[in-house]
Amino acid sequence: MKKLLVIILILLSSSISIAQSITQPASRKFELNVSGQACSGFVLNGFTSTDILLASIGFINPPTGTTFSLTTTTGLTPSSGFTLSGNKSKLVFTGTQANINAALATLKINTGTVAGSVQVSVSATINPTGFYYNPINGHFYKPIPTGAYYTAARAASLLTTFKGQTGYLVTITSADEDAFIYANIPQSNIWFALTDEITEGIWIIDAGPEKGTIIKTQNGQTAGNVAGQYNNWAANEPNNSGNEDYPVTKWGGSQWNDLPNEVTAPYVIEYGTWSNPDSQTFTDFYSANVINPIDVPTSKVNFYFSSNMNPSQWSVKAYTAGGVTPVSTTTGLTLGTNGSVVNTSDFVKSKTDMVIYLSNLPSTTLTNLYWSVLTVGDAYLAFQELANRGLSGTESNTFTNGVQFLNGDIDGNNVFDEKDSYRILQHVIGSQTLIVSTWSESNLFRFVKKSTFDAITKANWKTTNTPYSATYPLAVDATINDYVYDVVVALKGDVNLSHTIGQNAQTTQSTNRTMNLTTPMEISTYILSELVDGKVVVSIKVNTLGQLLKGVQLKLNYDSDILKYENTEYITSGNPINFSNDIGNFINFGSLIYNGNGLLNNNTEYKLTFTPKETITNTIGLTSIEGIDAINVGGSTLKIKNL
Ligand SMILES: [Ca+2]
Ligand SMILES: [Ca+2]
Ligand SMILES: [Ca+2]
Ligand SMILES: [Ca+2]
Repeated sequence: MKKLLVIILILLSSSISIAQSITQPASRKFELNVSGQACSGFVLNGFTSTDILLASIGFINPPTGTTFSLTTTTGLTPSSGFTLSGNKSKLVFTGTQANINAALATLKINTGTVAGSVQVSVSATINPTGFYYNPINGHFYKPIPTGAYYTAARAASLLTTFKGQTGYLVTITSADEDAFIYANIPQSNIWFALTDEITEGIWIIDAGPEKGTIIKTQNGQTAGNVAGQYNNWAANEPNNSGNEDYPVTKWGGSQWNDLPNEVTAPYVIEYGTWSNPDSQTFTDFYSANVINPIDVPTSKVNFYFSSNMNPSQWSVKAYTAGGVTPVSTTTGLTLGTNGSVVNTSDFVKSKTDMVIYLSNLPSTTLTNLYWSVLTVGDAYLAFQELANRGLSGTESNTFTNGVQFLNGDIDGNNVFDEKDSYRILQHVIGSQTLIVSTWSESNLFRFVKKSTFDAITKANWKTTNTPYSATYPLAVDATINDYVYDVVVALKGDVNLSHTIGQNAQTTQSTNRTMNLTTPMEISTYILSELVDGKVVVSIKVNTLGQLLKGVQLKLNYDSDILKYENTEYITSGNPINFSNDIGNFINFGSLIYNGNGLLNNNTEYKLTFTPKETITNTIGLTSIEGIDAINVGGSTLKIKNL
């Protein structure tokens, strides 16, 4: 029973005593020349609620112009020489743990124009009554109002300890320290450690860390004052009047006089041997610090374009959200390799409402781009997906991931159905453009945070909330240094992901389709152009190279200054939809079998006829062929070789 009681008592006592400490925030980067940047996160722990604590906040080696301020100072009392309000680089005060923590939570950093790093240091200790803390050197001072002879005061001081430090008769080695004594120690005519008892007129500090230092070699107010040492004698002192070998401060004012040992005077005991308060080694004195860089924040935006897109065609600007004024003074930031942008001046933390705006391409450029984005492969896959939904009509087989649904939902109603597929088809064959009513980036592009993009599945694509937009909002995170934005550009209608990167890909497309290793995944085309009865006839033949070909799409560039397009003659099998669209200086043409069992075979041929606008004698250099897309029965994209 007794044993049990002991255990209970141990448990009780260990649960009651909480270790005293200060926790510090993680390092964060501060922006140059910005006021009021949050520096919260310092927290005092473990002191009892009624303890009056002495606390300090200070910078170590701050870049010029760096200050801090506290918004809340309720219940705090500033130490001598400090005010709670305003911007400062050091503050010492007293208060309870709760009041100090409330203040620390509102700590704000103000930076100037000088970069560097600042160490923010917070310290706290229980502040016993009767002790005075000098934040300049980090020493404590205890006045002894009871009068004593100098030599007795000097000896008695050495017998005391405070927070693990042996005391010594106070030494006054700077104007700051003298002023601190003057302001804080209530008594007057206070003994301090200095004597010329060995050699008359040679004044030597005889206690503390400065013991043995000669500060003056001759009596008289300034005579023999040693350069670099602090002296503060009253007029005509020291004068050794009747053999005076020991000094007092606060003598008839703020200055010093030499007096004989046999005067009973109050004195002060000093604790601490360091000159930097941050070097203190007091016991039960707690401190914590964090080093924060102050710099121009660098943010990087990586736009993940597909390898079939050319990032150098695009540029971005930083705008204020909803605004038309670019934050940047530059005319636009050119996208680098893989579409990355680095900016050190636009992406600043104070501008949390910024967006990145993908620069406008001319609408004709966008339109032309879409003749290669939406192709026979997209239309074929879209209809395959509809056809392969199984008995219940909901089992997706052709689309392998949610991004294909996201891109395929042309009308944006969160359902992928026949309407969407037909819109893609109608775009490809060119009878109508039903993809967008107006050609603009805002109608065609989605900017999707890459982590979101990679997590899009068949199950959640409807709820990803990734609207079409030409802008990407930059929610600049002030706690992250050198923030990187990874943004995927997804394109409307691109269900075969020819122009949208694959999920979890870095910069190149991954199609995740079955490869037939024995048959090369390619077809070839052969072009012949000739003058027939004054007209230019361009004949393109397709060799399927053994592929079960369902669709082919080609592009014939022509010199529109010399040639006028007339028509296309199709020689095709398998009952395809054949199409030719004159875009102005190229013809987008091909065939697609999106339903039924037919196949395009090696007899597939297109004859495009042009009328010359001037007399020509040959067709050299007037036309050229490009393969846009080809797809086989399995939905695999085929490479097109031109012979
Ligand atoms: Ca001193
Ligand atoms: Ca003397
Ligand atoms: Ca004197
Ligand atoms: Ca596509």
